[in-house]
Amino acid sequence: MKRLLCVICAALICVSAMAAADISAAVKSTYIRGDSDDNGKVEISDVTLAQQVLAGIEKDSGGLIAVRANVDGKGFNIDDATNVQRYLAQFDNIYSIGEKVTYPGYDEYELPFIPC
Ligand SMILES: [Ca+2]
Ligand SMILES: [Ca+2]
Repeated sequence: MKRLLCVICAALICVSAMAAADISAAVKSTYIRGDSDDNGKVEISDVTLAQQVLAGIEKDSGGLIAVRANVDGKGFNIDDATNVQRYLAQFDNIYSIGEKVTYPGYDEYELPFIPC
């Protein structure tokens, strides 16, 4: 009986660790400033996506596109798209576009991977 309990407990611990690992993989705490589509690169398609969201053509149901596109932190508007275009044209980068930043409400570290 003790052996069975030990096996069940070990299985539960393993399943819990796997669930924690899945959560850490699923929840992303950082993004690249200006990377509206969250593909890891700031490109002209990010400007297009930001403009589409602003125009109501594309939905931003979670509000994360607006967070990633809001490069100046003053609210999401057309100036953000313009600033990303200026960055892509190598005019200036006063808002640190292309740098890794943490989503609001997250700590600066990601959850550790816990192998089973
Ligand atoms: Ca992108
Ligand atoms: Ca803004």
